[in-house]
Amino acid sequence: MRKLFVIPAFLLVAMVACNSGTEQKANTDTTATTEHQMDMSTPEQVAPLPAIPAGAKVYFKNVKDGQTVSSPLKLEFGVDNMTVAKKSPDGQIAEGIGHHHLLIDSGDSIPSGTVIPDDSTHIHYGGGQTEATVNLTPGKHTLTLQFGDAIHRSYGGALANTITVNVK
Ligand SMILES: [Cu+2]
Repeated sequence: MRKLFVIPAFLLVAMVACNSGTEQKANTDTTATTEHQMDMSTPEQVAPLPAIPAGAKVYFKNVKDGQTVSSPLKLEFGVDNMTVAKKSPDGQIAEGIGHHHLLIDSGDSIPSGTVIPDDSTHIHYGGGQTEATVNLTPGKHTLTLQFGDAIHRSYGGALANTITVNVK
């Protein structure tokens, strides 16, 4: 371990010296752990997750559970008793407001209060979109519509809806 470290450290010094304007990645295991730090931190005084109004629910408007579909697939997102809004740039949270998220083959909901991941299978519609077109590979896929608040916290299973589709 120690011997392996000495050489790259020396190389790193040489590289930084020659090219000080860019950040160099050292090829050592010692730096690998810092690679995955994500800035998902929330402000210290975060309002609690807003209550879910009575009768609120989300659903796919145009695709039924078990339906055979083709890709690209257009999806229309429905929500009752909640208002779809753009994500709040200043983190302001209001009751009865949020935006849609689409989970592709990623379970039937995100636990209530958990910040929804942002990646290729957890798609945020923070612009307030109520429809989207997605590309899916042939075969069976589960699609979950998950509502979240202005700072991307999930409203949990109460505001999630999952369907399975068969892609031609
Ligand atoms: Cu979001």
